[in-house]
Amino acid sequence: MTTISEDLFARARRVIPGGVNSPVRAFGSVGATPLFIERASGSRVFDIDGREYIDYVASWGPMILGHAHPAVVEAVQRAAERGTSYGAPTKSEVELAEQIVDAFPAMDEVRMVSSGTEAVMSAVRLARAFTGRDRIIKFEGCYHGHADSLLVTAGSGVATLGIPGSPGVPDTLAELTVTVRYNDSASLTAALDRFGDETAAVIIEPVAGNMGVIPPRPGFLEDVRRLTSERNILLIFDEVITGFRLTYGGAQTLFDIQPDLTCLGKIIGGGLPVGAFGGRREIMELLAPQGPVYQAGTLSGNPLAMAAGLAALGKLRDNRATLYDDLEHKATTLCRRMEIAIDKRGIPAVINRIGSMFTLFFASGAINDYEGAKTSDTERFASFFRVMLAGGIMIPPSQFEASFVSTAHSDDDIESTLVCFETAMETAFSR
Ligand code: HOZ
Repeated sequence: MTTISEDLFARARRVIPGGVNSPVRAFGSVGATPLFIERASGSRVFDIDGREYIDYVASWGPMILGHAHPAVVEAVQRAAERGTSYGAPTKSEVELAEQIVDAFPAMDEVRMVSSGTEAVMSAVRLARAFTGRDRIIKFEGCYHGHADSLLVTAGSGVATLGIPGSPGVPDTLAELTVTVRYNDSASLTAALDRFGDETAAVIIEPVAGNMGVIPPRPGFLEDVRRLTSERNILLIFDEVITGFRLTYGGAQTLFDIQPDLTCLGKIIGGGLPVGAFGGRREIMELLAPQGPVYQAGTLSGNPLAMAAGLAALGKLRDNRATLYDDLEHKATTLCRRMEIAIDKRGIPAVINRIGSMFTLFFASGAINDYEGAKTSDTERFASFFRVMLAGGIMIPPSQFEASFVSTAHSDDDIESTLVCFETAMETAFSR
């Protein structure tokens, strides 16, 4: 008998390309059918067939407080009662911008958009306008959304599907994107020696989250900052995943590095469709209507998203003295216990973790870059994934993604996850 999810997926495939509205949801690389989700609450998601899962996807990161946090739900309900979109300024946009600028010392000004992709696309345009140069440098395996210039050797769904670039991106544009190795300062230096005079910006996920989690080596981000400053190249931090997650103020606060521009995403909308980019005033003031660089959007600063963002970030701000330690404690407990199980079995698997984000790679040795991540046994991952899912544990359906712990995960959730983990590892390594 087919499940409701399977029926819906069959219907979806007739009217939606691939049956999904974002490729990473398709479960193709893990040999399963996507679950259609009916609702979510706290640490749990519930599918349309009535099954319950402990969720580590967290809508790909933003649910730091868990799903449907009462403060966020109430804020959205109240905002909706006042109208869902005006196409005109609101007080909530000012308040959220103030809170973001306050949290990120490198940002003097911030512009709201509707997604992380839009934030990055706009930041790159701004960097090109500010410097008068066209090239950008990105790191292999880092994913910055699906804007044309950034789909080169990208992570996330692009890595999962094994697509090196994307048809539809003109060669003349792709050629302006130079890729270098993450965690390899020499690789960046070599690219800058060759292209430095033509380069507008270096863009980086300060902690990579889209080739699986890969933290920066000590000194790497410092090198990136120094090398870009020396050549008057803008440094763009893509903190769509790390902003407000690693700590209040993001990776740049944790590592004490000041980028020139920062991109934020779904986290600042408490999971609603939002993005933002911000940075030094002299750069940001090039934006229309102040300056000549055009960027716009009817739904930018949407009142529902601003209300949700204010509620979510307000909780993070007010509880930051303990909240990030709590997240760290939960994630450490989970990952250490998984590592003990891995060591006991002597199997080729390694966990990369920083704060509340982690990836279990089915590979041996340290994973420090995209080349390393790609040595993972994705079939083994797929088998592991399917047993976890059958056991009621939802992790991202790809080896090249991050799992996230939220404040809503309980000790019992972690224990249940570990029980299922043992069975899933048993299955993955039984062949
Ligand atoms: N950045 C997310 C994946 N790591 C995007 C999710 C999506 O593409 O749907």
